[in-house]
Amino acid sequence: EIDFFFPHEETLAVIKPDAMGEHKAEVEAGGFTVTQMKEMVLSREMAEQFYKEHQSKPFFNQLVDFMCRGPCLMLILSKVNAVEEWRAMMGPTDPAEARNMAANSLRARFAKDILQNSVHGSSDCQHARDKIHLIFGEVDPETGADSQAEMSS
Ligand code: RTP
Ligand code: MG
Repeated sequence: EIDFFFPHEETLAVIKPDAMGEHKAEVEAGGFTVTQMKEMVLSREMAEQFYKEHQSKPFFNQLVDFMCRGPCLMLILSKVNAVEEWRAMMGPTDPAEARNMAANSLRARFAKDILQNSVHGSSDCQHARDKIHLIFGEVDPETGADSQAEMSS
């Protein structure tokens, strides 16, 4: 009944290649439910799509190189207000700022620099839907199977 008034959102979280080891326990400690998870190495094309809103930025090529460098852990997290809560747990983009503004945040603790900053989180619900679709395809609500997995097997 509570869920009628406070519907759960979904957000897409990505553990970036520099921080694959550390983050799963943090996600669970944050009270998120992991509804889908897969480890994958992004192709260049997928990484370019994933961050296409940044394609005109000076750091775009470095960002794509970084994201393809090794496996990422892709997570769909479910919680009330998941989008904002996951962004808050991540902290600011630049770990130097994170250490000043949000010392307990994941980026304050784990990020190496503004590029290699250990985690991604969707910026709003539409962004979450778009990127979840890009990474997981259509998730079947009955079986939890994703269409990309079916296509590639
Ligand atoms: P994200 O999308 O990964 O959750 O990060 P964000 O919203 O905090 O930051 P955004 O502006 O969307 O930037 C996306 C990612 O690009 C890399 N970046 N590098 N070298 C730079 O100045 C710079 N600025 C951003 C980071 O990996 C950032 O998370
Ligand atoms: Mg962003």
